[in-house]
Amino acid sequence: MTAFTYFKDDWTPVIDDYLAKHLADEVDSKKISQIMSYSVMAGGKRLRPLLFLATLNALGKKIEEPEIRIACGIELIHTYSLIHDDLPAMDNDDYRRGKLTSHKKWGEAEAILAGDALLPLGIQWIAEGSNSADLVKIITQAVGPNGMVGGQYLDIDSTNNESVAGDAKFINKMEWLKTGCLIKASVEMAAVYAKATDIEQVKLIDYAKAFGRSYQIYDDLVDVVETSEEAGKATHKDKEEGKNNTLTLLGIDKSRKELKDLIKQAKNDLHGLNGEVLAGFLDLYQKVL
Ligand code: GRG
Repeated sequence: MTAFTYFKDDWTPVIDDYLAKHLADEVDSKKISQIMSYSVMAGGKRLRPLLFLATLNALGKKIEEPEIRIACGIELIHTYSLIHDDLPAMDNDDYRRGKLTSHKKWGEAEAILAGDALLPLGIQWIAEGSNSADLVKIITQAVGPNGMVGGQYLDIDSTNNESVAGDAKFINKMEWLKTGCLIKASVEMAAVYAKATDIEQVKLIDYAKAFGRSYQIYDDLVDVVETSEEAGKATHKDKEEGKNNTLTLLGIDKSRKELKDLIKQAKNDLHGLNGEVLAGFLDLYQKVL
């Protein structure tokens, strides 16, 4: 399992144990529980729950069981999005997190249902952990039609559409909705939950926005860097597949430059906060710079 080792209070094993135990205990059907767990426990980086916990840490909030339940709820929702993104009707991918995708392993109907089950269970855990309608509102807005689903729609609608290939505004919007909104929500939920001051909230949300954009660019770059290392040359898989993203828009060098600028900006946003752990997440990008 890939751990965020640069998160010095490494909560990854706590998150993993909680997810495994509670999916087993709280889902009545052993079969559905198994299908959900297969994807949830497949070795994700736990970035979004760790961001939630790191933000609480920056605000001096103690991390106990309710906070872990909220963090894990975010991961369930993220995993739902990956399962559905991989379906034949969407990206049609065979592998995810180094294993067969859910529909390849269990069947398409089963994968759809596993995703359908993870989304409300994630919201339930956030509601129960936080007892806060505000947090439920933040997460549901972030993953709904004006957030992740909206971004995914723009993505599938624009694949192979050459007229948007050079449209930076469109691509920024699509990537923001698809990836940035959930990352921002993970930080914002922690800020609201820990009752951050207005100034702290603004700084944290600015950090999260820069982080959200940087993560999408990193994710696209990592594919190119890893593929080029394997093949000994730079291949541009996204372009070949008709995808439109910052990498296909700017190319590798300018994407790297944009990523460096975003890192600077995100670090700047943390000034005046106890943001050492949050700044540490940006170290992840070193391998593509
Ligand atoms: C199906 C409604 C719906 C949305 C799908 C998440 C998503 C939206 C699409 C996945 C495609 C993609 C590459 C999106 C960018 C976001 C991203 C980098 C997802 C992968 O997240 P990581 O790197 O994955 O945190 P792990 O496996 O570590 O959790």
